[in-house]
Amino acid sequence: MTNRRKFIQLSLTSLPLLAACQTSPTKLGTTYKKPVVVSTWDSGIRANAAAWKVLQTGGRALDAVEEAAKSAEIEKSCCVGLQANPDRDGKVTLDASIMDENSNCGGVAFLEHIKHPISVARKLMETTPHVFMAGEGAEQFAVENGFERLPEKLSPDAEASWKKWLEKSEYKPVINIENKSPQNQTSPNILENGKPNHDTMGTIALDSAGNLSGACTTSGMAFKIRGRVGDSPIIGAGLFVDNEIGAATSSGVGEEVIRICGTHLIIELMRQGKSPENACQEAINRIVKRNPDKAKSFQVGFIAISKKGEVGAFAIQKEFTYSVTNGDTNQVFESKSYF
Ligand code: SD4
Repeated sequence: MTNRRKFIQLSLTSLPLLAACQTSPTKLGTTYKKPVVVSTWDSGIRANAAAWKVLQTGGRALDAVEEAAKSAEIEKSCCVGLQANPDRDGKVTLDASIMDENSNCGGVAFLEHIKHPISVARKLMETTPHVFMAGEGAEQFAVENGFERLPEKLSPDAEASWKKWLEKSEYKPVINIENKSPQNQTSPNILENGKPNHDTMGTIALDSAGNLSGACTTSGMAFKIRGRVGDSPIIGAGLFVDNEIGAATSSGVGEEVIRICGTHLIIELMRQGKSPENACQEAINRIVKRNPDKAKSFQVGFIAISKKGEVGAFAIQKEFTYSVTNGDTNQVFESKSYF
């Protein structure tokens, strides 16, 4: 652990299920004893708690990451799921993807009215020969498979933010820069209630059998143009798992992640011997190098885990956080960053 890395030790007493396992510190550097789960952002600690219930009893990483995503999709204080910010037309459209240890994968994009897009992605993965569905067809698939179609209704927070945004209707999508500098305070993506705009929960896990899986769920970019889809539902962009090497996921401006096939790139760099942190750093470098000036004004953050349980992260801007949970650890870390 370098001393640049600041971490927030959360109270283990608030997590009895972890406190029970808190016996020997087995973390070596950034390598964690399996099972272990890692999620984007501070709110990832709560997604991790849902995943941990599966992992601590010897469950499968795939089930754990789905539970993590599902918990985010219904969490009121998290900008994921149907309570998240809408597009510029006032409609919430959701993207999600999931991938298991056998390279099975599923993604859904531009999905409306469905509470758990991640489970639709899993259903697609497990019951069809396909890997990606979008829009009305994805919704129809969900309903045909027993998912309830919920009526359109913005959460009070989302409605207030959208109405505020409509006053200027400034199409200036800036994602995930949470430092409260005067410049960023005016971002349309800092919510009215001061809540940072964390629109994505990415979770990667290594289970006790040594298998990796990942899930990523998002409402995308707040007040986006209708139909816009980011990196999160795209395998190889917002999420990638290779059970021989590792797993990676992302948060931030999806367009930039798609341009470099971010998470696939990270896994390939790890295959060539880079650590998860160095692989994430190299992916960030590629984004910044393409346009160093533009990169000053947006955020992308990656997290990755290796087959051995080594965890790493890197972001463009400061204040990209990620949460790590295993039998000994339940912590939020701030990743290193380019700027
Ligand atoms: C997207 N990557 O749709 C997502 C947005 C995000 O936190 O990560 N928000 O581009």
